[in-house]
Amino acid sequence: MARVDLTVLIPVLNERDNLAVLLPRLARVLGQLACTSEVVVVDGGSGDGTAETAAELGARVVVQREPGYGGALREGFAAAAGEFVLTLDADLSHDPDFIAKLWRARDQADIVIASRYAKGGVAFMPWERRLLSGVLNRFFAIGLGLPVRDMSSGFRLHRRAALADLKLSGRNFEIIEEVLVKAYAAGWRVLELPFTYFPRHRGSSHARIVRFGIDLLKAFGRLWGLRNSIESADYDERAFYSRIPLQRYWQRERHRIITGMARGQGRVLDVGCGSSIILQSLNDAIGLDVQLNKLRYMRRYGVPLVQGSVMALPVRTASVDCVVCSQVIEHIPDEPAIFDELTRVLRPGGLLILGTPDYATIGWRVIEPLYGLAAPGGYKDEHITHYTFASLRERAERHGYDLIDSAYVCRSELIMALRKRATVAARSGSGRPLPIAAAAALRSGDAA
Ligand SMILES: Nc1nc2c(ncn2[C@@H]2O[C@H](COP(=O)(O)OP(=O)(O)OP(=O)(O)O)[C@@H](O)[C@H]2O)c(=O)[nH]1
Ligand SMILES: [Mg+2]
Repeated sequence: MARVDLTVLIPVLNERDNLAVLLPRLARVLGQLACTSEVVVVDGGSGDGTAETAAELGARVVVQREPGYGGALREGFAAAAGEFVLTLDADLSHDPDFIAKLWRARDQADIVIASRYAKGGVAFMPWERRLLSGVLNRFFAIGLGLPVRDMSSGFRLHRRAALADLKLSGRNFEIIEEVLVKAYAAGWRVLELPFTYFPRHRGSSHARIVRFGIDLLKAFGRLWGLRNSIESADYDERAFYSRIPLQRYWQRERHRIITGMARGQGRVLDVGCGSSIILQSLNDAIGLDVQLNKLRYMRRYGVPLVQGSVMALPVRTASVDCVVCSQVIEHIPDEPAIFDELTRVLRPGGLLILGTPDYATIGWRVIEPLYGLAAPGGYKDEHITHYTFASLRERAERHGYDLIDSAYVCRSELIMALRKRATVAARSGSGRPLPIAAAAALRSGDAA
């Protein structure tokens, strides 16, 4: 089958007269884009000849099995062949000429929204609908921590890869918010282009305001759980900007200590970078994480990124000056491979900055159970290896490090700065011991 660049997906229910105007206009617009395209009309069982009109005008018609706009979108996504999938309403509220603008912006993001509420956007609609739509959008944006002004716009261009694993469940219009929130949580980039919305051209509305409100609130509850779990790609970044004073302070203290220790150390490898602002703050750093969604999210900071595990780092032996490994080792079993790998990639004389809760502190012993209660989806349940200052120091020294500095976040999360001895060869690498003079020269660059 020939490659399709763009699928235009139109959910329809009794929209014959509108389609008769829309589809010829759409064909003209698509003809002007330098791409291959298809038009898929998903019919929810119209009784007015909508499907026949769509087929006559050259669209591929998919007859929807599940009811509702949500079912239409899900089946449409499954049927779409294009690398990009554009959704729009059939009622001419969504001007097809705007598609060219969306298409031109396709490389700037993974989902591009025709946005009524971005600066420059306009919504011509009855005031009470405008008010309701505005309130719901702000509620979603603030409650779910998404920097998006128009989450309920059904006029969007999606990269199909961004839709692939979303596991959508919305039955009605709430699926529009669901797609956006889940894609954002999977680390995909979202962009809004200002757009002017007009009321429907012909026919009657399918929106049932009360029903829509209830569906939307239920969806909010489900999505809230996702947004506040570590599954969300931007979990660490959100914590840095948290409205909860302790969480915000904690993140910022960790950030201050680690960036202070790593500053001026040369090339840094941040192992288990997540979506932490630390990676952004280190100006010569490579981010490494096992989770693809976090790396996807971090693309916005323009930092080199690599997927990999701390057990087998995809990094050359003795190739970095500094390794940051914060909030990682408590999440994985206590295996010698961890220290061996961190040590292997670090050059002799390089700096290892290791952070983990200190289970010997009263602070952490009190805070962890409280944190577990306050944030059931958070990190607490995932802490499987418990270190203390003494146990970590002993391990580091055994692997050829000298402790040169240490600090605590709230007297409970320990951060150690460990200098790899210049005379000790990497355990599993090929590094030979450096002569003393060379080691001293390397040390003279220390910022600690
Ligand atoms: N396949 C399918 N399409 C639907 C269904 N409900 C609505 N649609 C289509 O989805 C698009 C948006 O629906 P609209 O009725 O315009 O909803 P709205 O824009 O919120 O409200 P108005 O513009 O005021 O009517 C239109 O193209 C409808 O034909 C459905 O159950 N199945
Ligand atoms: Mg409409």
